[in-house]
Amino acid sequence: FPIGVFDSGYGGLTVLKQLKKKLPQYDFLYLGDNARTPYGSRSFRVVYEYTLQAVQYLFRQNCPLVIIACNTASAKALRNIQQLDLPGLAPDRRVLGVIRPSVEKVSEITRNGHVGVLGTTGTVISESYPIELAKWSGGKVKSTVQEACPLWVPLVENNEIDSEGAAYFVEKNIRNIFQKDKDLDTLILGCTHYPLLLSQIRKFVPPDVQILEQGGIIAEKLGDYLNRHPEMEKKLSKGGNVDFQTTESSETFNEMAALFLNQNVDAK
Ligand code: DGN
Repeated sequence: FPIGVFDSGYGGLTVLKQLKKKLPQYDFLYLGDNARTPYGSRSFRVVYEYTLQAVQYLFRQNCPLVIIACNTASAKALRNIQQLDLPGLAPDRRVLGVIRPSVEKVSEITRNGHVGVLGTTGTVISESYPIELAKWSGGKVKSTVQEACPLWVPLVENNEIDSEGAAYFVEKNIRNIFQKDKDLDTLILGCTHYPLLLSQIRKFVPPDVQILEQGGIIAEKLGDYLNRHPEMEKKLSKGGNVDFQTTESSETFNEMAALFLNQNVDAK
């Protein structure tokens, strides 16, 4: 059975790209809720309901394991979904998100414990990163500041990645976060789209500051998880196939997927 990868739209393709690279033997089923994206500015209740519907759908498609690749959905819905005991959420199914693995990685690499989180308004308001960093970093993270970057997702989705407009907004948000804490040594790109803006982000971040992209981290931590859970690993099919599904038009999805993945896809 395939590993389900869910995102509010295209962004999770940055995570899928790394999953395919680091764990190429597995089959994946990617679901983008493009009809209802963006999730970044939606309420807790709405993000929870949409995410739960997607997870249940992927369970019905026989995915024993679902990765919620979207930070906003991980921040606002994952905990509640993991605690549910619905008939569709059988005990042998698992749902994992992107925040906990990112937090573990930050704790491993920060030198001075000053961490910055860049994300959507929803992720920032949820306070998930500061809460989880305080809880799981074993005291290594001393301070967390956040910056909502609501214009970055539309810049990426309109293919304005290299434009002067993108540079303007990236610089503004990076300046803001360093004003909140000038000693930051680690920055988390806490949104699926932001790796596509990495070359812009690097221009405005001091070279000694570490910038964390999530895709590679999620893939590494998923590999560790499967090593620790052989009963789950055995259920996964190993054909190296990826299926794509979207709740919106497949033509638009296929065009955008080419930008995110550098490959042609044929979404249902
Ligand atoms: N995938 C979302 C995230 O990682 O927060 C960004 C897109 C959105 O729904 N705003």
